[in-house]
Amino acid sequence: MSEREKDEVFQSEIEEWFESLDDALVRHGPQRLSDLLTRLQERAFRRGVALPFSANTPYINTIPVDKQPRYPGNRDIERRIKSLIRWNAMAMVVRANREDPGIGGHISTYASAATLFEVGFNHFFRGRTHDFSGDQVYFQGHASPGVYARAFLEGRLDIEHLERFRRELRPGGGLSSYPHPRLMPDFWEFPTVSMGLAPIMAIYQARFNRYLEDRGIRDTSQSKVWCFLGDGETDEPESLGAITLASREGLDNLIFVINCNLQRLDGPVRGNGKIIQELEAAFRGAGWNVIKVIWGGDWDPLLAKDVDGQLVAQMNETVDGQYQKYTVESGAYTREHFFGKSPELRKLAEPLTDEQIRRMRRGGHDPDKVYAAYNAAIEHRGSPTVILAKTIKGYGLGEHGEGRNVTHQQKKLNEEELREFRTRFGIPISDEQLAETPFHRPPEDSPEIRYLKERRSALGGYVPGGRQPTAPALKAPTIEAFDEFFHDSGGREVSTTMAFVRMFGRLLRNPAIGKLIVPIVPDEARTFGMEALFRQCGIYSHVGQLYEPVDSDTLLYYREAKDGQILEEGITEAGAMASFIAAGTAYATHEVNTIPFFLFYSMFGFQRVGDLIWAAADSRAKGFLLGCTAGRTTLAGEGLQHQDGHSHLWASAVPDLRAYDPAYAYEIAVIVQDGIQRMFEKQEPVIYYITLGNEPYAMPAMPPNCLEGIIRGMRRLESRDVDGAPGRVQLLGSGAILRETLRAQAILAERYRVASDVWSVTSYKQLRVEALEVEQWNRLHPAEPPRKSYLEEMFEGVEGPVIAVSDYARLVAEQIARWAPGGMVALGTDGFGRSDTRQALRRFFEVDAESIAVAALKALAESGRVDRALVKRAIVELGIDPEKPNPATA
Ligand SMILES: Cc1ncc(C[n+]2csc(CCOP(=O)(O)OP(=O)(O)O)c2C)c(N)n1
Ligand SMILES: [Mg+2]
Repeated sequence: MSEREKDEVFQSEIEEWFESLDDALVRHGPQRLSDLLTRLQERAFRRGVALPFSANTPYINTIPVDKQPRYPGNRDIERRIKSLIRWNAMAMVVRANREDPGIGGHISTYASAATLFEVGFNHFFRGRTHDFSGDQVYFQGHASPGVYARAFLEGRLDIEHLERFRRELRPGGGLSSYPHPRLMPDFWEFPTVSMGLAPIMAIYQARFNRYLEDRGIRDTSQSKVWCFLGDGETDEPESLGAITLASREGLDNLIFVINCNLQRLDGPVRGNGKIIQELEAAFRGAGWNVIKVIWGGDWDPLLAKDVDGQLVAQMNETVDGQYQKYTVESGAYTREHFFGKSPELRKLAEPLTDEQIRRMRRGGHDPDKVYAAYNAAIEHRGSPTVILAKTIKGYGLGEHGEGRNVTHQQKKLNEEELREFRTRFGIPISDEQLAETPFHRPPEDSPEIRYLKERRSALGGYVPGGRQPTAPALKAPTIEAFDEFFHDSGGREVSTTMAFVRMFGRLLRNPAIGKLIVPIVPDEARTFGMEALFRQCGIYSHVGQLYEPVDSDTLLYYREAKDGQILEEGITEAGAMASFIAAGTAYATHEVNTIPFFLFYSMFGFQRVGDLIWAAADSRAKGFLLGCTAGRTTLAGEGLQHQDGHSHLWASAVPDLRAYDPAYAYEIAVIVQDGIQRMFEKQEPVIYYITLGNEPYAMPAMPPNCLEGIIRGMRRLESRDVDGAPGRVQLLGSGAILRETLRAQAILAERYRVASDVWSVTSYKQLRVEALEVEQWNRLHPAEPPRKSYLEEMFEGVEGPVIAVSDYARLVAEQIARWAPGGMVALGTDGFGRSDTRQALRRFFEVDAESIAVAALKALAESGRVDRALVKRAIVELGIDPEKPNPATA
């Protein structure tokens, strides 16, 4: 047989297979046909045929035209509503920048997302009602003007609000640049603008919804989590970093909508490739249901005529940079370059005028296509869905905005552009009014406003629904409930971590709040001695435990359960932090005051996921962050990348976060009790950060009257007088280093006849925050009797100098330096950690008792109270090398 004949035979073979396939589809349906193809593939594979791997489908819509449902809304009214929102969103930014050049804002992102949002608002996003949490919707942050503009039509915001966009400090308040529930708790729910955080937060929100359901705490089965993000945003590791969790957990309550306008800030996302195809492969590979919405309805007739697949081939081959070029070019250009590839393609485009070609829409601007995708997404079961919607950045902004590389930052439109915009979207504003760019809202009884309100009311109310507490306040356990920790440990040596974990076990059994606690840990439970909780509470798993654990015959076996309480997240501090946010905001999202306790390796907390902690604070999340194995010299042996000596610096920078570095079990108990009370009884939206160490030592009993001091940040612990002492020093200690100050106190008294007071400082941050607040009041009320801060009260009549020592960088203690009587010398652990023993490390960083004693003597010598020779003698006697390296730079 000649090659030609062979080809012909093969061709007829193909025809036969096609016929069989069509027949099988008719007789057995799509599911069986899909099974059949899988079986065929397997068979081919076993016969040694290597099938090329592709996670991609062709560059066309996933949902074929004949599977598209009928659009249920009034397209005409919806378009008018959307046009008004487009106009008002644009006007808000343009006017803000006209008044205050440089105030910023974005027009082009919402312009590309308008249809994606509006189809959701009119048909999908459900509002929160008393017994239904509604949907949780994460809006692309830079599209916020569109969300405000809609709220304006809804009557939730008025013209004054819009005029105060990005002017939050104007009298009466203004509108935040982006979604910030911290600043607008009556409006926003989810902060999204730090790119990449919304997607990971949304994934864990969806998982947390399941968790509440599986534990019988709240019925969340009807809620969906929608996350809108940009295509450029998917480059952030957090955006895609947790997508396998979503599919592994079968989160069909989660829908991502990626606004693929092919551009980010500087230029194309993938000029030389195709972002939609790249994302399709990543999400399909991860097990998501992927729905591509690439082409608008105008393309359907062409695709129907494309029997030999030339059009699809051309669509597949064209790269994004070129698609962007078609956006900014004329129809004639597209005819020439896109359809000009072959005579067949040219013929396809023949019936169309250049103008028709230019106006052929992309899928993300076609409500029919978007509706079909959303509808398929909410009906899909078994896995999360991602909708990849192709749009145009700056859609409708005319020649100078649409699809241009500079469009992201466009904040102004000249009169000509305004006129074009007005005309294109049919906004009832006259030429004379254009210069003023007025906001427009049709009358209350207009069809548009009535329709929009009717739709929202049918969907359960307005979205976003704000971040106010919907859950009733809890009753915190009283301080007496912690009594066990107020006694000494009977000489038994325990670390603060061990003490905390024991306390935590008790709290979990508390009949009133135990069930509401959400323990979160990223694969370090054993490090912190928490394995007993595996058995006690169980590790949450939606599917329970499908295997017999290897340690099932032991008491503390690894128990996974559908109603398990612990979120054992695996090695992802970011994921664990996202869980913390979901649990810490359930008081508003789900009418339930869940109490998250997130235990992590302190070095991998603020430093690793600081931006998520910031987002937690923006979200008004409440809960406990526990930095375990903390302290640069308290965590021995682990070295540079593990020893945390600066998380309290990060913590100082986060507003509404109370940071504590306790030394004793009873201090922790007081702080935890106060935290539960403040956050869940008084409902203050703050976060507690507590560092815990792993150095074992005997825990003392709680002295009387020290609750206030522990909570507000400091209290005097031990005073030591010496007859005829030449001077007195104040020794401030925290965490495990408090014990070094006590030892230094003894050295100073016994060897150098110096008197001293030792103070336990639990929170430099609290002391400073309060002192500054009082200082501000005094500055602004110069004629009134000055107020005193707690810190000033503590230091009143106290004789300095002050030596402040912690296991953290000196700046932590120096936060209160200017209030220290007689000046402050701070000792701390500036510099990289080292692998060595605690003792060696403390000498190296000069935070051991001997170094503290020398620092105290030197400070006294400075004020002439002891002789310099005494300091020199002490250096020798205490064995300190005067030529030792500087740990901060060594
Ligand atoms: C973590 C982070 N890095 C950078 C930015 C600044 N930024 C804001 S929008 C943007 C481009 C967004 O592009 P894309 O995600 O594609 O959204 P689009 O506006 O195109 O819809 C950048 C870089 C940010 N907000 N967050
Ligand atoms: Mg983009």
